[in-house]
Amino acid sequence: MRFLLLLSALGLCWAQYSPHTQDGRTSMVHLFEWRWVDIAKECERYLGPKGFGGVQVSPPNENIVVHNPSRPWWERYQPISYKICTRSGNEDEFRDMVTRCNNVGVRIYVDAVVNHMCGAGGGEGTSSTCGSYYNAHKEDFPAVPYSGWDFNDGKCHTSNGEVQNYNDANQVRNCRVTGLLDLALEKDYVRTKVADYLNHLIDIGVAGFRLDAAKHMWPGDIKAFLNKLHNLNTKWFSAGSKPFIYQEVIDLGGEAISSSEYFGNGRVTEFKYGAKLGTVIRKWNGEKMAYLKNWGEGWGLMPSDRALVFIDNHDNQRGHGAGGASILTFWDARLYKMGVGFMLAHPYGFTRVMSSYRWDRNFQNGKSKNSWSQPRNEKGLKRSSASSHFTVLNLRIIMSVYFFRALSTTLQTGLPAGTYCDVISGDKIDGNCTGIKIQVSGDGRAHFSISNSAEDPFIAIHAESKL
Ligand code: QV4
Ligand code: CA
Repeated sequence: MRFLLLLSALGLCWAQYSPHTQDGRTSMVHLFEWRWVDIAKECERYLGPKGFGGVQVSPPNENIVVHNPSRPWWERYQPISYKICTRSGNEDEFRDMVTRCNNVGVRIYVDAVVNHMCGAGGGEGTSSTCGSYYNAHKEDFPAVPYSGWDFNDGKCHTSNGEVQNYNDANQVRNCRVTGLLDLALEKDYVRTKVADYLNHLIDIGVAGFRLDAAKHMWPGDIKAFLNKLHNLNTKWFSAGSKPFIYQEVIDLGGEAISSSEYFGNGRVTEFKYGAKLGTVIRKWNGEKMAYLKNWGEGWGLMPSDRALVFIDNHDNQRGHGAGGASILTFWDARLYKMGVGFMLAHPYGFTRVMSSYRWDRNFQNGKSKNSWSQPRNEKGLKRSSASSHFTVLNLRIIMSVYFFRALSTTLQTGLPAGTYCDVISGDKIDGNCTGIKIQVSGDGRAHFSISNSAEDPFIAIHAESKL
């Protein structure tokens, strides 16, 4: 008992690195800007049956309503209160979504915007998604409540109160990122308000949180409000389960702040993943797919069990945030699918697939863009490759097609003899392949032919796609 007392006395707690997905479910999908009623249906109709582990949802808390430009996606990153009340739906709809998704084995992860409230230029009034009054100029948010005392102003010493130099760790944490009113998270009052918001969501049944702008919060302040969190709802999670935490820290090297400062709280977004893989698949700087044999920590990425990985995210697919020109998005559809296919087949990190909307280049909201067939099927790949050693085979297939030459060759698959369904061109349904069949012979070798004009320029087979 004394040992336990010591731990609690020291304020230590076991941070949570596991996403609490059901067995064999190894990936989440970001349903950016989707409504709660639609996510609930998608869980039951598709994501549950197809083995997705969970969904990252857009911030569910009340945000400012921006009129110029009209209702941009980014208004949801300007909180007005912690009421579950946004364009995606109200609290009842949110509760129904969490219940229905959990009931089919799909977890809900919430994008938690707790570093700040709305922009300093947000004005005052009730232009908010739940009609709550606020006054940005006075830093007055009565629906929480937060007042001027709860913001960092006195601790920021830049000319305009904003983050100006990312090589100064103090201003990155204590000043306003893009002019957003910066909360004083060293105050127990503010930590408690944040924890109350997150606990409300935990009690509803969510499995964890993306901590938005984590780089702009001190790791110790994050730890302090995480220590106030409840364990997950035992209706769907085993007793003592802690919320899964993944922190948005953009660290491409060369700044004062590094991802490792946040490992004590939970996982961290690994932005180097998409940036480096994009460079390889685009064949920039003399990079080759064959070099991916030691992909992961061998490429300077963070430890696999601390990494949350993705090809693109809601920011860099639309020119916001970081990652650079090498980031693959649906604008480069064929290369993008190769990147997503590789990511889902490789055992490194916990993977997140992007679903989104587009109108124009800075696309706002409209029709969902990404097709579902590959990510759905590639998830089986990850499961099998996670268990077996990742073979160079998949790399060689992708590389050859990548050089825009047709591929026709015999390769060692490392798989038992039999007929396998290619999970990119189709499915294994009722003991048959709807797409390409691959015959693996007794010595494990198989012949592969891929046209260099194929819309999906790669083949993927795995242990579970065997007839
Ligand atoms: C403007 C001026 C400011 C001025 C302010 C006055 O630029 O100088 O002080 O008005 O109000 C929007 C506008 C931005 C505006 C700001 C505040 O684009 O011009 O400032 O609102 O009014 C998203 C968008 C931002 C958007 C923000 C809030 O990307 O453009 O800003 O939402 O609506 C860094 C961080 C990283 C961050 C990334 C974008 O380290 O954490 O920048 N990524 C996360 C989210 C991202 C979100 C935020 C953080 C903020 O992924 O989507 O920014 O919550 O790398
Ligand atoms: Ca801050």
